[in-house]
Amino acid sequence: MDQTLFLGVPFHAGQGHLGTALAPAAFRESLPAAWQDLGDVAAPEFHGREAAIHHAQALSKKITSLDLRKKFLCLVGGDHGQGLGTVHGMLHHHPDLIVVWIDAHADANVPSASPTGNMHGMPLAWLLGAKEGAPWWLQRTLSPQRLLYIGTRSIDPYERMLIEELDIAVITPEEARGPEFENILRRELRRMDPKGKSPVHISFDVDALDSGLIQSTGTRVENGMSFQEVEKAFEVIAQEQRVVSAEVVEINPELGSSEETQKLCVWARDIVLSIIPTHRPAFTFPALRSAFSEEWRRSL
Ligand SMILES: [Mn+2]
Repeated sequence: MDQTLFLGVPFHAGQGHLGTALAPAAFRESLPAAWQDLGDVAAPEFHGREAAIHHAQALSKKITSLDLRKKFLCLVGGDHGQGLGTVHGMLHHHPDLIVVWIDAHADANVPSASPTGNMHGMPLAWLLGAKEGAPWWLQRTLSPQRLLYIGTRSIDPYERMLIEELDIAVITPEEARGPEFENILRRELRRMDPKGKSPVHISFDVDALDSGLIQSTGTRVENGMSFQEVEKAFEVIAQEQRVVSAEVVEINPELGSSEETQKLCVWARDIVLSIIPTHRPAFTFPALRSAFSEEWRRSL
């Protein structure tokens, strides 16, 4: 990759907290100087599910318009409803895209099945082809065989049915804690892409982390992943050297202290930095990680 592009997505219409829209600005405080900042995809001035879908459309259009050849795209949200626009936009560039969704939730409800009605719990249902409530502008779908969940533990009945019927892979937090995590993850990546050629997008919802670790996110769930387990997931995926984009979502600076938000943003920046394919071998990762994030992680 010759360059990293940064896109802020002040997306909040997918759930009830306005604060997620503040995360791109918080993240920019520690933006690497070498990254090209493309600014924000502005939010519409109305609220609710239609606003979220409208914002996702604008994001998809923005991504579609970019020249991404030899470029890595980093997006910071925003709530996870933006994933609808991100994945739809990335599928324009890479029809064979693999999506790794690191998240406490499955985000695959349709409106009538959703316990909350919040759009940030729906993007994957529509991307996988569910018709109910789907945006009119959706042109591309994601094959269920090209989706992998990691850290997912809050799964509603409709989502459970979808995951089982479509045979979508889920690596649970228990598996992420276990000694076989690396092997399981490698096996799933290989199963999705036997030839090892497909580009990968990582969609990281910080609520994949255990509820006891951070305050600054809106829908915390217990029995989640540790910082180290998330880093391990990124490290193993990065070894494939085919990650083309990553997004970090659901950081809400209004719910945690400013110090925690800052540390979380720096940590998120470092794990994204660690996965950007370079011409160097993948084993540079541990050095990079220790240089940037050990100290922050210890103090979190
Ligand atoms: Mn999510």
